[in-house]
Amino acid sequence: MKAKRFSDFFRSFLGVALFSCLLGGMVFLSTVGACPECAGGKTAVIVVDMQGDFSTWKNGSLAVNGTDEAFFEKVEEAAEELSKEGFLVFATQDWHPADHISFYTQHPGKKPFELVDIEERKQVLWPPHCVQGTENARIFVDNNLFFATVKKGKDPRYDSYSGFQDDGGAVTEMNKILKRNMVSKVVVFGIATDYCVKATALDAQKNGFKVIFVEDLSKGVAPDTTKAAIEEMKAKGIVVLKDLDIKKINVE
Ligand code: VGL
Ligand code: ZN
Repeated sequence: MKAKRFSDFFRSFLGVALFSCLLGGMVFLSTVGACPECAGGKTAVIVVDMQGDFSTWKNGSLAVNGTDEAFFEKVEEAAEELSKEGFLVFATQDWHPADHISFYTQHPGKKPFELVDIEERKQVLWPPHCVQGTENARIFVDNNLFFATVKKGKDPRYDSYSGFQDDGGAVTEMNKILKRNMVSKVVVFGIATDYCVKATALDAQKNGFKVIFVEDLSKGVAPDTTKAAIEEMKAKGIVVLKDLDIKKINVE
C-alpha cells in the first residue's frame, strides 16, 4: 500500500516536472530561439586608434591633448573589464602607406591642418602619421584583449576615419565580423572623438547597431569640434555616457 502511494506521488512529481520543462522550453523558444534580435544580441566594444602617433605619451606626430600614459592605462583597464564581462572587444588601427593622401607632405605648398578639396571631398591635411610598420603605428593597449583588430586607411587615395569604410566607399571587415558574431550593440571610445571615434560610431549606427559612446575614455583633437561631435552623436540617437558604467550599457 505504502509502495503504491509512493509511486503515485512519484508519477505526479514527474508529470509536474515534465510540464514545467515543456512550458519553460516554450517560453524560451518564443523569446530567444524564434527571434534572436528580440532577446538582444551580443555587445561589442570598439577601441579606436589607441596608437603611438596620436598620443602625447609616445610623442606622436599627431598627438591629441590628454593622451598621456594614464589615459592609455585607463582605456586598457576599461577594455579588460568589458572583456571580462563577456563583450567582444575590437580595435581599429589607422594604417597608412607612406604616400597617403591625408599627409600634408603629399600636397606641395600646403601646411598641416589645412582643409583642402579633393574630388568633391573635404580633406584635412595631417602630419604624416600611423605609417604602416612604424613604431608609433602600433597600438599601445594590450593586444591580447582584442578579438580582432581592423586596419583602415590602407588605400593611398582615400582617408578613413571610420572603422567600417573609407571615403571611397570601400568597406573593412568590421561589419561582417560583428554580424557574424550576433552583435547588436557596440560601445565606442578612443582617439579621436571628433574624427575617428565619431565616424566609427555613426557608421556603426548606419549598419544597424545600437551605439554607446563613452566620453571619458575618449580624447578629441580640438575642443570645439569635440563638443560638436558629441552633440551630433546625441542628436542622431547615440547614447552618450560620461564614464564607463556596465549596468547602463546592459540596459541600453
Ligand atoms: C585620426 C586624423 C587622421 C583619428 C586618424 O584617429 O581620429 N585623425 N587620422
Ligand atoms: Zn589617419
